[in-house]
Amino acid sequence: MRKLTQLPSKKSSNVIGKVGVSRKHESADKHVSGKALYIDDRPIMANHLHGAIGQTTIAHGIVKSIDLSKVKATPGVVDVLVATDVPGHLDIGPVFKGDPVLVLDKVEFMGQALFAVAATSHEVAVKAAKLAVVEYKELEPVLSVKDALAKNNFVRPTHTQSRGDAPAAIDSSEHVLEGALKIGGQEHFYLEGQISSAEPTEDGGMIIYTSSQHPSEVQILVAEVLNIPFNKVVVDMRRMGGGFGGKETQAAPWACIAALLANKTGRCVKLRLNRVDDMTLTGKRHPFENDYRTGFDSEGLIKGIEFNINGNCGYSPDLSDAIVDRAMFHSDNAYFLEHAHVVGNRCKTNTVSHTAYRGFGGPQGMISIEGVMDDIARKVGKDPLEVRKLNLYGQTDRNVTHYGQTVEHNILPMMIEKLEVDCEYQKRRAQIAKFNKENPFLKKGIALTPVKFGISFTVQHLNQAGALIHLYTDGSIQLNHGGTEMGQGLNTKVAQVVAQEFQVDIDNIVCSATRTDKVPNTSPTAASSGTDLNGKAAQNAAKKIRARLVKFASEHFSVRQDEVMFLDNQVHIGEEKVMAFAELIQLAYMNRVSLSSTGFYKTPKIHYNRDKANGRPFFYYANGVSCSEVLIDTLTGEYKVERVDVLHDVGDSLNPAIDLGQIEGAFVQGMGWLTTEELVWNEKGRLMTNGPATYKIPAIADMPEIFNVELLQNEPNREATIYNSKAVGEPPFMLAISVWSALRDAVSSVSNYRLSPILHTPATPERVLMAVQQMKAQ
Ligand code: MTE
Ligand code: QUE
Ligand code: MOS
Repeated sequence: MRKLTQLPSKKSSNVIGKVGVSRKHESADKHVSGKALYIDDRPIMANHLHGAIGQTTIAHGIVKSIDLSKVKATPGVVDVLVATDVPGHLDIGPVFKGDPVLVLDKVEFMGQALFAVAATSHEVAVKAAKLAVVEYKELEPVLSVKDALAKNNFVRPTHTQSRGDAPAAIDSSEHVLEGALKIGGQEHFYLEGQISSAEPTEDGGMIIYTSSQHPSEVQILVAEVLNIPFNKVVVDMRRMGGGFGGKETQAAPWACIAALLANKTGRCVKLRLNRVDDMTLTGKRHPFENDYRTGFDSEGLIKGIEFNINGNCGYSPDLSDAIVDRAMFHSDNAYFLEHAHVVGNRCKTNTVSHTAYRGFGGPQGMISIEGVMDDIARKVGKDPLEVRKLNLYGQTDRNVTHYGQTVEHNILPMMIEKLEVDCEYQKRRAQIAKFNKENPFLKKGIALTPVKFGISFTVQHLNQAGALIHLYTDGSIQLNHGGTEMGQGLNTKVAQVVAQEFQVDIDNIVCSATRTDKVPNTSPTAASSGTDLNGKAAQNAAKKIRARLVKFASEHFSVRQDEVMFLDNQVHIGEEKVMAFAELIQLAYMNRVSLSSTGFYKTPKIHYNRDKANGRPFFYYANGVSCSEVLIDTLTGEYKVERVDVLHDVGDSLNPAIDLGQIEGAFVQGMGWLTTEELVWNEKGRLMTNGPATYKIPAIADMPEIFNVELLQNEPNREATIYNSKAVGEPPFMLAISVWSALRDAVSSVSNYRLSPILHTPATPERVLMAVQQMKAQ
C-alpha cells in the first residue's frame, strides 16, 4: 500500500455570525403544521377548471383514429384539447426535440399524453379522460437496453471518453477480469405530485403557478406552445414538496397543457396528476446496464479499464445526453485510471423518457467502478478496502482524471483513514470474520466506500445565477433569487448570506417566490449548485446596496467609509454614533439612495471540450466516505442494515443542521434505490409498480439501526465558493453504495471470500438469495 499522508488542515475561515450556524429551515414550522402553501392549496377562482390527461394504452404504434364523443358528452366537461389544437410548437423537448406535448400520431410509450380534458372538477376530468375510443396500429416495443443495443436504437449519438491505450494495458496485465451490472431506475416519489395552474392575463398572456425546478424553462415552453413572446408569460414557484430532479423537465408538460387549456377556454385551469398517473407519465432515474473489462497486477492496482456505460433513456433525449455524460465522468469515482476507455450509449426504449434524479447519472457510473473494486479484491484475495486505497488518486502524481481534470487538494485518502479509525473498521472486520465462521446461516458484511462528485453543470452556460434584493423603509428585506426551494433549505442558506452581509437577523428577510419576472433567464435548480450559484448572486446584490449605504453614511456623517460598520441590526458610524439598521435605511431613502439591486454570478475556471472529452468541467469536487454493516439471512435473502457511519465534506458548512439533514436524507434515498425500490414494466411496456403498494420506498423501520453522520471539520473549500462551503444536495446519495457493497461482502463470505457475487440492483431479498445460491453452486 502506498503511504497516505495526513494533510495539513488550514484553520477554518468561517465567520461567526449569520452563516456557519445551524438555523432551522425557513418553512420548517409551516411544513410540520400544514401551513406551508403548495399549489393545490392556492385559492380557486370562481370559474376555475381542472385538467386531466387522456393516455395512450399501447407502448409503440400509430394512432389510426380517436373518437372523443363520450369524453365531450360527460357532464361537467368543458373542453377537450388534441395535438392539432396547439397554436405554437408541438414539440417541448427541453434540449433536443422529441417530446410532443400531445401525441399527433406516433405513440412511443404506454400512457403518453394523447389529449387533455378540462372539466369543472378534477374527478370528472379524470373519469372523462378514460372514455376515449382509440384505434392503433401496434408496433413491437423495444423495452430493454440489450434490445436497443442490438437494434442500434439510440436517442443521441454514442460518446467516448478515452485516455492512454486501455486494450493494450489490459492485455499486458497479470490479471484480467470482466463483468456486467444491471442497475435499476428509481421513481422520484416526491410527496407533492406534479401540478400546475394557469391563469390567462390580458393581451393573451399567461401566469403559471407550477411545482418546477426550472421556472425559466416552463416560461419558454409555455410561450412556445401558445406561440407568444416569452415576456407575456410569468412563472411563479414558491415551493415544491420535493423535486429530486423529477421536476427539472418533467413539470413542463403539465404546465404547457394547463396553459393550452386555459388559452382555449379563457378560464383558469389547474392540472394535477394523481399518484398513479404521475408514476406512469413522468420520467425516472435511468436504469443502466454497464459492463467492464479491466487488467490489474497481483496487488490489485488497475492498469487499464474499458467501460461500456449503457443508459436506458426511454423514448426521447430529454436530459439523457448530459446524464450519460455524468455517468461517464464518474466511472472513475475516486480512482486513478491511467488507461481508460469509457463508451456511453444512450439507448432508446419504448418507456417513459428518463430524466434527472439526484446524482444525475453519477450514481450509475460510480457504482460500476465500486463493483470492480470488490471484484478485483476477491480475485487477489484482499480486503476490498485495501484495493480501494491502492487505486485512489494521488496527491501530486496519479492525480489527473481520464477527462483531464486535475484532482486538486485530494482529501479523500485522509477521510478514508479517519473513518476507518473512527468506526473501528479493522476491529469489526475481524469480528465479522469470526461471526461468519460461527454462524452457518446468518452472515455479516461490511464495506467502506468513497464518493468524489464533480460540482458544476457540465454544460457550461448553465453555471450562472441572478438575484434581486429590495430594502424597504422599515429596514425589512425582500430577497429573490433564481433558485427554487424544494425542501433542501436553499432559501434559508441564501437568506443567511444576505443577513451576513447586512449583519441583520434572518427574520428580517423574506425570501419571496421564485418568479421569472423578478430574476430572468435562470438555470434549473439542479446539479447541487443552488446555493453555490444563487448564494453568490445574492451576495453580489447585497454588496452593491451595502456599498451605497456605506458611501451615503460616510458623506452624510462626514466619517471615513471604513468607519461605517454593520453589526447586530445596527450601524456604527464613527466612534460615537450608533443607529438601528432600519433608521439608516429610512435616512438613506429620504436622501434618495437606491435601496434595490440585482446581483449576478458565474462560476469561474470551468471549461470543457466535449469533442476532445478533455478539460475542467467541475469547479471542485465534494467528497464523502461511508461504512455500512449488514446482516443477511442466507436461507431467505432477507437482510438488515445494522450500522452506518458517514464522514462527509461540505467545506465550511453554511448551516450544519440543514447539511446533516441533506446527508441523512440523501443516504436513505440512495439506500432505497439500491435495496427495495424496484420498477417493473411488463412485456407490453406497462409500468406495473405504479403506487406505494407495489413500489417500496424506505420507511422509518428501514433506517440503519446505528446511523452516525459527521461533517468533516476544518476543511474549507479551497475554491472561492460562498463562504468556502461545498454543495451538499446530491453527493451523499452515492454514499449508499457502501450498503450494496456490504451486501456483496456478506454474500461473498459464503464462498469464503473467494468469489465475487453478481448482485444487480436493487438488491432485493430475492436477488440476495439468488446471489447466495450462486455462491453455493460454484
Ligand atoms: N432535498 C429535499 N429536501 N428535496 C429535494 O427535492 N433535491 C435534491 C437535493 N436535495 C432535493 C433535496 C437534488 S436532486 C438537488 S440537485 C439539490 O437538492 C438541489 O438543490 P441545491 O442545489 O440547492 O442543493
Ligand atoms: C448536471 C445537471 C444538469 C446538467 C449537467 C450536469 C442538469 C441539466 C443540464 C442541461 C443540459 C443541457 C441543456 C440544459 C440543461 O445539464 O440538471 O438546458 O441545454 O438540466 O452535469 O444536473
Ligand atoms: Mo438534481 S438531479 O440535479 O435536480
